[in-house]
Amino acid sequence: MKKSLLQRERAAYQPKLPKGLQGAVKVKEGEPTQSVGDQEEIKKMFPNTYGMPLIEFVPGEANVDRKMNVGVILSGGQAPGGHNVICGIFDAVKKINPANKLYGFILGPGGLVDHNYMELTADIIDEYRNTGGFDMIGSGRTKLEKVDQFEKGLEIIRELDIQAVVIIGGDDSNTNACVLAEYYAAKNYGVQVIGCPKTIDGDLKNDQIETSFGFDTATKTYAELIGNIERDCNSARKYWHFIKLMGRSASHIALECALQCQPNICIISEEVEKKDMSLNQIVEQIASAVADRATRGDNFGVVLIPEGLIEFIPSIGRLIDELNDLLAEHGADYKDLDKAAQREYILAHLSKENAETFATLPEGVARQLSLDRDPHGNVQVSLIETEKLLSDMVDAKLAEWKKEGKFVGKFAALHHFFGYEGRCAAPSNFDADYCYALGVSAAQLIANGKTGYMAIVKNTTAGTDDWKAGGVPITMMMNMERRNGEMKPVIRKALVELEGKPFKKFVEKRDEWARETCFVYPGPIQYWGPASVCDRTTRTLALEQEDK
Ligand code: FBP
Repeated sequence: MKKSLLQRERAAYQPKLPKGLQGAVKVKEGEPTQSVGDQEEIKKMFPNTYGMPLIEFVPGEANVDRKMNVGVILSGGQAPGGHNVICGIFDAVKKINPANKLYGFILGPGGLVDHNYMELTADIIDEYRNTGGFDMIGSGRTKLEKVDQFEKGLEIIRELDIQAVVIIGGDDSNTNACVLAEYYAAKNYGVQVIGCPKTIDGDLKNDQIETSFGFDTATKTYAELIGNIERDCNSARKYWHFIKLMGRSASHIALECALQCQPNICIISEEVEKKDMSLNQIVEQIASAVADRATRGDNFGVVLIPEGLIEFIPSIGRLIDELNDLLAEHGADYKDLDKAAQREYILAHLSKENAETFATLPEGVARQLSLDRDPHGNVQVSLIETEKLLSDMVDAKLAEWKKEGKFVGKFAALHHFFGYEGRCAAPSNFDADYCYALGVSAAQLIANGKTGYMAIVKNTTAGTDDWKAGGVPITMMMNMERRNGEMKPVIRKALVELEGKPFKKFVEKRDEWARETCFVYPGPIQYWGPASVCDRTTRTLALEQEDK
């Protein structure tokens, strides 16, 4: 594979490890844990993996020397640093015992079920050190949840003499990792399952997980692009740029980019829900800022929109809930009908209130909401063009106001959607180090006989020496939620906290940013240079950890 100059130089970067993982490693166990909600139900569903203690790795006297083969799976959307997790696992399992082997299952969890795998040798691993992407083994969204999948997976696990599987994924994939760990433990198969917190969305975090990997690099990449657009916008002074940002349900990415770039407007879905705002109110909020800037001759600006916004507008959220149930129960009856008949079927089966909301939505948006969910039951929000929907509605509102003499300026909108542009970027120093440490932690959890744990690294705003690596029982992060029409044990998704410091900081500043032009241009990620630039964490992480 031909490498760019940057890739060649970057391959030589040796990720920094926390002290607890640098030499011989000892396990320090904490108190028994319990799930964040629905304790009795979760305990009953996970009798073998519930209540286990938190684990921290501290410097020890002698390493475990365990013969173990490991399988690794990349699950869900790409996130910068995934390759370094695999490199960390590889280096650690070989250090534990050079005879150990690492196998990669191809194209996600489906690779385990379909017996699609490759052995990851030193040559392969060296090709991918500190690179973005998941192309070493590919990723996929197959949901591992059925006994026949677990049993099929076991066949190849036995054939390759694998003792443990590491699933690198988001909240849904780690939930599945836990279900698999419990199943193999209950059957006494002697196969361990370890999870690893991945997702650019930043929504897999809690008291134990400070951030999911990939969030740092992805947001810095989007912030560079947004800064470039802001500078163009401030140079031409004739466009309003509507930028939709990935992140699924949570607005962490949009909020972080706002803190880095200071756009005129950033909508936060969680606030929209809390304030029970309608689509029209959001449109009026944006149109008012446009009209206000126009009074000073500033017919330009930047608006950030989280991709999950539509789900958080309460009336649309209620509609989606009912559509989820309708899809689960009657999807087969209307999926193959033509567009018009499908719309009619849906309208006839919805409650009065939700049918009214459905009828007001533009055809494209309504269709997207009524189509298939992803394998985990999520609406595919990345496919909904919210940025266009909002700018069209703002345009219409301003035209109305113009007639009434309330708007004196010009409004020309351009649209962008940033998501795929950042998911495979070369990991920042933070993600390169964090991911490598997560991989080494995963290998240590396996070497120490653990299952049903997620590898974690804490204290990440300190220097890497002082990061604290360990493991958290996945059941500790679970509660019961309704998915695909049924109550299921799932890891609780972390949304933007309106009482949290990042949001409060944004609120403090946003009126000024809306009025004035306060753009900040963060520039590209730097790998060499002053640590204040190269090793800087996200604003979100720094603010959240400030007083901890
Ligand atoms: P994960 O939750 O799997 O990490 O997905 C991240 C994400 O990039 C979301 O932000 C986005 O909504 C989704 O993946 C897009 O999915 P796909 O890659 O299947 O188009």
